[in-house]
Amino acid sequence: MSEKKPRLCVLISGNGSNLQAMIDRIQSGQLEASIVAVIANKANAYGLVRAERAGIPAICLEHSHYASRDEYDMVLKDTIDTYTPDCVVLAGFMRILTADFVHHYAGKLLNIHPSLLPKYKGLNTHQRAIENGDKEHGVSVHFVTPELDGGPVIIQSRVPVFAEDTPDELAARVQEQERQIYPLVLQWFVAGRLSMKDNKAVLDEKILPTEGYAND
Ligand code: NHR
Ligand code: GAR
Repeated sequence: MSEKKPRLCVLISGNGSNLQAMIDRIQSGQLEASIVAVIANKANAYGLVRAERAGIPAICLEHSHYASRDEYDMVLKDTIDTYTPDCVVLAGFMRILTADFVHHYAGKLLNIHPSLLPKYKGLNTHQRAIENGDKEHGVSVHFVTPELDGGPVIIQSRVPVFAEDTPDELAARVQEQERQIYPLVLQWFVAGRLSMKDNKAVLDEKILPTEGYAND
């Protein structure tokens, strides 16, 4: 029965294409979990519409309504916890989270970051890869720790950068990979195969290398 499935809470800020990939993989039986809530920090996040269409509670908690980061994160945490999730999934969530928040979900907070970490932590990653003349770019899924984009990497996927690429074209190529690897990692997590121990990602009892699972 669906009530017994592992419970995901997904945090978004925008389009929600990663959220959609999770919804689709749940529907097709490839991700054995339920999304129990989608929370956005922006009222116009299109992912909220995707959630509603899929019959998932869609909540908007606008950070601009709170006086401080601490206050926002406390309300966010209390809201998430009413849904008792097994895993909190950042999917294009654009707010830096306080250390208190991150510690509260230690080992069950995941993020997808659009670069080959440790390269290009932070924002505008596609533009930075193009400006630096990189021939290769990509995306990383990692456990979230208080250090921004610094938690242990679980998997990476690489894409070529072409000479005439615009940041949008490169982002689209990267996002195609995102839609494949994030649901895969979530399935590992909900199946109990993936955990974080001593700030390292562990899959099937083996510590993953710093660049994550070698998928070739
Ligand atoms: N929080 C912690 N503590 N650790 C991480 O690794 C986090 C995190 C929160 C979000 C996602 C991250 C990304 O994948 C993420 C990882 C937002 C910013 C940012 O600068 C940077 C990295 C990420 C998300 N946000 C601005 C802020 O002041 C706001 C920018 C905006 O609204 O456009 O929070 O890239
Ligand atoms: C994705 O490319 C994700 O990697 C990136 O934002 C996009 C969200 O797309 N995340 C960040 O930049 C985090 N700071 P989506 O809303 O369609 O899933």
